[in-house]
Amino acid sequence: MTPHEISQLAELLKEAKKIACLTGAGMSTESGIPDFRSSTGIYNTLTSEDIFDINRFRRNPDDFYRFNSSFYTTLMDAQPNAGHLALARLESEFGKKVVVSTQNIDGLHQKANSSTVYEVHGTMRTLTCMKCRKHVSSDDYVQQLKEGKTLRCEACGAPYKPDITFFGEALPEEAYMKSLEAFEKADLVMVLGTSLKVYPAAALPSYRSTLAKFIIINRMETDADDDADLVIHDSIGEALTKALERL
Ligand code: CNA
Repeated sequence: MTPHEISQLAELLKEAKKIACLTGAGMSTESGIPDFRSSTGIYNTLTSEDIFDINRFRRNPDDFYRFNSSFYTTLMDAQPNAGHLALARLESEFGKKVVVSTQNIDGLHQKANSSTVYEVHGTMRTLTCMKCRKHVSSDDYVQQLKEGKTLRCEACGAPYKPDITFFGEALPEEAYMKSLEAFEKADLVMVLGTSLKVYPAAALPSYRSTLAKFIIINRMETDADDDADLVIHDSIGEALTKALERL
C-alpha cells in the first residue's frame, strides 16, 4: 500500500464520527484462521463446499463435526490481531462510535473489546438441539468439539447444531436489523476482509447514506470496489495500524 493511501485512510477516519464496519473472514487471517475463498482458504482444502449447507447437516451432522474439529480448535485458540485491536482503539482512544457487523463466528472483535458487535452469521459459542430446541453453551463441549465428535442432546438424543448461520438458513434477525440501522446512520462505512459474495450480509454497505464515505480494505478485488472512496488491496492490520499512527 502506498503512503498516499494511508494518509487518505487516516483523513477519512479523522473526519468520521459514526463508523459502521462489515467484517469477514479476511479480518481474522492475521490471527491464523483461514478464510474461505483465498488461495489458502478452507474451500481449497475441503472435498466439498457444502459442508456448511443446512440440508447436508440435517442429513449427516457427523461430517460437519469431523471436519470442524481442527477449524474449531483454531478458532478457540486464536487471539485478536492488529486489525481487531485498531477497530477497538478507534472507540477507546479516538472517541469514534464504531459498530461492527461481522460475518465471522470467532468472537475476536469481542475479545479485542469492541463495544458493539453484531454477529450476522451467528456464533459458535452456543448450540441448539435440532429436535427439542434445548439451548446450551459450547464451553461445556470444548473437548468433544476439538475431537470432532458429533454432539447430541442429553434430553432427546438429537444432534446439537451450532448457532452459526448455515447456507440455506435465515440470518439472526435482531443482529441483521441492528446492522441495517447502523449502516444507514453511519458517516463512514468500512468493508474489511470480505469477498462480498454471501448475501444478504454483503448488501449491508449498500444501505449507507449518499453522504457517507466508503472504504474497502481487502486483499482481493470486490464487486463494490468501483463505488468506494478508497480501496486498499492489502493487509487490514497494517493499513489500520499505520493510519491510526496519524490520527
Ligand atoms: P471469503 O469469501 O473467504 O473472503 C475473505 C476475503 O478477505 C478475501 O477476498 C481475501 O482477499 C481477503 N483477505 C484475507 N486476508 C486478508 C487480510 N489479512 N487483509 C485484507 N484482506 C484479506 O470470506 P467472507 O467473510 O467474505 O465469507 C463469508 C463467510 C466466511 C462467513 O459466513 C463466515 O462465517 C465465514 N468464515 C468465517 C471465519 C471466521 O470466523 N474467522 C473463517 C472462515 C470463514
